[in-house]
Amino acid sequence: MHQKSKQAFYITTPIYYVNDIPHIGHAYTTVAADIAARYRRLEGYQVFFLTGTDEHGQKVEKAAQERGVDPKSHWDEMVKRFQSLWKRLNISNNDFIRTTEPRHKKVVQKILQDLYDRGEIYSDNYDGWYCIPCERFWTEKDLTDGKCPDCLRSVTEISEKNYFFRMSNYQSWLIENIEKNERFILPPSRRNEILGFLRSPLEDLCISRPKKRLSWGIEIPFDTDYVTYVWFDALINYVSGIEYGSDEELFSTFWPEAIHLIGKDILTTHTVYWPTMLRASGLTPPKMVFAHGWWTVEGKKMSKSLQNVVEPNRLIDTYGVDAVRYFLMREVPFGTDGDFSHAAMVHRINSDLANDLGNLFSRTLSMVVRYLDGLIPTSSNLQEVDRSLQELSGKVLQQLSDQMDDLAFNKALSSVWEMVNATNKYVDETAPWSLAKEEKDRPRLDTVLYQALESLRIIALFIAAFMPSTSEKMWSQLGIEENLWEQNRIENGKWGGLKPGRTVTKPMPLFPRIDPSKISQGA
Ligand code: ME8
Repeated sequence: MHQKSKQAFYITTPIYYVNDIPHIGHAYTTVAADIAARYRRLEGYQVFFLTGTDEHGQKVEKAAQERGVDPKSHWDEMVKRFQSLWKRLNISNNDFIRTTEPRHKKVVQKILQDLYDRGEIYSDNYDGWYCIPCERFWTEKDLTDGKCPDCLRSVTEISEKNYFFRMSNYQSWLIENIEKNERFILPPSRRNEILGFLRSPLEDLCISRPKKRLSWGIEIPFDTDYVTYVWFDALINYVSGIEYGSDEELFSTFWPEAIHLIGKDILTTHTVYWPTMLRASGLTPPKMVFAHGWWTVEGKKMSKSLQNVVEPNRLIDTYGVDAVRYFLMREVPFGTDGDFSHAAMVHRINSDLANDLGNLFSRTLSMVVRYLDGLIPTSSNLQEVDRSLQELSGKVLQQLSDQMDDLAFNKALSSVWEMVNATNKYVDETAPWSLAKEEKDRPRLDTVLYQALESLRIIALFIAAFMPSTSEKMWSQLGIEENLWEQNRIENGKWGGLKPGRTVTKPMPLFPRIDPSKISQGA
């Protein structure tokens, strides 16, 4: 029988430059994408989650030159650092694309050749200013006091032949596309920023760099004296990563669903260059580009010179992977800037994780072990207090759908914590320890402990995408035999799924409390 195909979900992170070791900013986007991907898998979607590395361009070439090494072999080492961090962070990407891979080069060259053949790319002499760190051309009037308007560093005057993509032809199409799709660029402040930018005439995009200036790139197929501008090359990863031009089925399943998560620093490339490149190539724009904010560290911009770059591996060593994932998503709304501090991190762990969730879990399981020999009881004769816990759980199930559609991760977590807090209150109010004293109260004790356990099962399912290993621990200690990752958040998120008669185990602490005085600022 022909099975109805599942709904598809395609999510990407930026591909990170390999000239730098991964920091908290890279981890942030990648963890967010992972949560969205895991969440959709738990809703039964067919998911493709892509991340990778950006290995061409001047920044990368310069970094290799400074180290006196051949770029490719050096970057192999750096790529491993990203890949091993993603493993430690429990990132569930389906593929990892490197722009130095033949499968990517092939697609870049195919798109370039096709655009050239159809007159979408032309050659012209370029006279102007160039910012090496930003890899961008500027006209005289763009400059700020003679410096790059973006990074305020010195620019170099150049005059050379280059190739240009007729991006300006697509300005009115782009404006219309942004205006009619309210969710194409999110959050709305970023959409307004781009609409504002598009009020000035859009220029054509220089997409080549002469090899004499930069050799580390993908050769332009119709002029071998040139390599491809790094952004034109890098953006194409989003289609080469799903085998555009070679696996039609994979590509056509996922491309129309593409959601790009990016930092606010790379908004123009993703919402102006990329959709117009796609349009000119006869492809639809991505479904959504979501730009998140930036992290500062203890109130300061993160930078190598300030030596305050937050290294995710050290955070995991100190706090544990799930606490790091939780903090990043809970502390600030996705889309807004945030500040990382060890004090805030310790506070979140001690209050939300160790105190609220961890204590609830361990005290509930301990009571089931102590009073019921670990056996999951049945519930009967529900009272108002039981029903309101159940109703809250149903409400959170619904709320999560909208919140996760909007990538409002912090709201989703605070909804789940409403349940955590309500369950703590439920346990306090129903006081199972008093019910355990009298045999006549046994049916009520069974009901109360069943309700508390069932709430914890649903909480474990709801936080699975955010804190996968914590959920797995909760799941197995709750005595549930079904595979957590084969659950459906909606179906199995309904009240009553916990099977009586199975046995819970003696609880192991989920999150040890952290003594704030033991955490040094440099941790
Ligand atoms: O831009 N806070 O790569 P990149 C939050 N290769 N996020 C931050 C951050 C901070 N302080 N610092 C960096 C590139 N990021 C290109 C992308 S995509 C086709 C090519 C995150 O290594 C944020 O997601 O400089 C930003 O967009 C990304 O790191 C840039 O990483």
